[in-house]
This record gives sequence, C-alpha cells and structure tokens, in this order.
Amino acid sequence: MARKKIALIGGGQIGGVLAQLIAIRQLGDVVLFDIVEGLPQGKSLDIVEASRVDGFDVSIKGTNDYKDLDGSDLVIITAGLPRKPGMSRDDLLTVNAKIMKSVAENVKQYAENAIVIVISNPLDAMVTLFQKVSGFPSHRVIGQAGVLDSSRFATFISWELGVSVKDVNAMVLGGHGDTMVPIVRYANVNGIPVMELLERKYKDAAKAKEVMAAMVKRTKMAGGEVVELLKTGSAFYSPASSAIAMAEAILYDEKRIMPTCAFLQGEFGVNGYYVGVPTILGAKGVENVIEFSLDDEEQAALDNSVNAVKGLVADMERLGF
Ligand code: TXD
Repeated sequence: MARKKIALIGGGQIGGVLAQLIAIRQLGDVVLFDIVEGLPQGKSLDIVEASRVDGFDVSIKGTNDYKDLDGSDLVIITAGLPRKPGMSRDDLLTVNAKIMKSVAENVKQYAENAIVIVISNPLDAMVTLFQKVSGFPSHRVIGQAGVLDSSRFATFISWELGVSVKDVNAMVLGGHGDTMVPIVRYANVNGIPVMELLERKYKDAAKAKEVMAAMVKRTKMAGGEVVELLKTGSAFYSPASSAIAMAEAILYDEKRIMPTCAFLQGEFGVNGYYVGVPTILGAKGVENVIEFSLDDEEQAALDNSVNAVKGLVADMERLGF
C-alpha cells in the first residue's frame, strides 16, 4: 500500500514539530509548505537528516509551491500568526482570516479530496472560514483544540491527585477561547469521579470544589500561561501532539471519541456553527457527533461559549470574509 501523503500548511513552530512527529511515527510522506523561502526546506532537511538515527523511511519535502500538495490525503493547517503576551486568540482574527482564505483556495485547487485539520487561531472562526471558502463537506473539515484543552485539564488533575495521567479522562467542550467548558461532572480516574477523589483527599466538599475550580480556571487560561512564559509565541509541542492524535484516528480509521471542533446541525442545541464537541473520528473524518445530556449549568456554559464563537464568526463576516 502506498504511503499516505500529509501536507502541512505553515512551517513555523507547530508545523516543524508536526513534521518530525509524522516522520518518527511513519504516518506518511510529508509536504511542508510555507510562504517564507527556505524555512520549510531547511526544516525538512534538518528532520530528514535524522532519519538514520530515528529510523524512518518517509520523505519530507519543504516547499513554497502549492502544486506540491497535489493528491494529499490529509492537510494540517497552522499558517497564521501566533499570539504575543497580552493578546487574546481573537485579536488574530483579521490577519489570520486573510491567510486562511488563501490557504483554503489553494487546498481546494490542489488537494480537493483531503481531510483537513485546522489549528490556526482563532480556531473556531478559522475552521468555519476554511470550510466556507473550500466548500469541502463539513465532515472533512475539522479543528484541533479540544484534544489539547482536555489534555491540559487531565494533566492538572493528575498532578493534583498524584496519579498517572494515563488513567485520567477529562473533556473540554465549546469554543477554543476563554469561554471553553471543562466538563467536571464526567472527569474521572479509571472511572472514579475526580470530585469524589478530591473530596476524599480534602475530607471537605467545599475545599474539593475550590481545588477543582482552580484547575478549571487554569485549563481555560493554559494557552495564555505558556504565551506569558515564552514571550515570543504560543504553545507548539502540545498542539502538534494533539493534532497528531487526531490524524492517527483518521489515518488508521480508529473511531476514537475525541473532542473536535466540528460542524453542528442541531446537536447540543447548536445549528450551523463549528464548536468543540465529542465526535467519532475515523477514515471519513467526523463520522458522528456524540451527544450526551448536559445539566443546566453545563448547558449555560456551552451556550455562553457558542455565543462567543457566533460573535467571532459575525465579526469575520463583517470584515468581508
Ligand atoms: O490548539 C490550537 N488550536 C492552537 C493554535 C494552540 C497554539 C497555537 N495555535 C495557533 O496556531 C497560533 O495562534 C497560530 O495561529 C497557529 C500557528 O502557531 P505557530 O506557533 O506554529 O506559529 P508560527 O511559528 O508563527 O508559524 C506560522 C507559520 C509561519 O512560518 C508563517 O510564515 C506561516 O505560518 N504563514 C503562512 N504559511 C502558509 N501560507 C500563508 N499565507 C502563510 N502566512 C504565514
């Protein structure tokens, strides 16, 4: 069987890590595209020159020419500016929408059958725009945010409880902004509710709630925490790993349930918007949206997050996109 072809649009911080992870995991041949001359070529050469050491046979081609996308099975998009300290993701809207529009036109022309994972911020708006410009069926256009936000939440829970993060299941839904919705009620360690474990640890329900509230808050602000520390850009290792998990679910038809920025048509009471929800990811992209009942507080938090996404999409339309 021929190897899959994976195109990475944007050869910056996340794009470079994506290329290396794909190579090491031998997920497919990589085309790394960027508008900056030499950058994708240099990174590709650098990564591939470790092929003997890492032991991979895939090819990695750096390019400034969209023609090289021809026939790609999967496209992962990181093109666009990252945040600087003090900026919100939404501040990136104008500049990144312009970039995303041109990316979508070119992906449509050269990789019309690909499944597309968008990573660029502001995420929910960028996925919406890509789908609109490309006209690709919405199940083939998705965004990565929830896998990372959920992993951040799980990491904080594992530190707090002193358990392996591998045993923590925690999910974050909603838009990829400060209104995102960590779902506390279903957070568990090997099936045991996290809240029960916190109550046992502190022998005090109020204290347990307080500790959870702090973890929820840190999860929501986790991207900004990294931005403040780095000063020159935003998180890139963890977003790349998260997109790779989604890519593997698609390439290996795993049918994994992952929080995905997916197009909703009535699910969770949302119609016609891209929002983070649990989906089944497989060879066709989003194969199903998994609905479950939210309590009043969770539904209100999700509605609030959806309203933020709606506002962003409206702003984008007002700007002419
Ligand atoms: O979880 C998530 N979804 C995210 C998203 C988590 C962290 C960061 N997230 C966003 O990803 C971030 O806010 C940015 O919008 C993107 C990419 O972040 P990265 O850290 O990789 O940014 P870089 O290093 O600046 O890389 C962006 C590259 C850079 O090399 C530019 O030259 C290139 O994008 N670029 C383009 N490539 C192709 N085509 C066009 N038009 C273009 N314009 C810029």
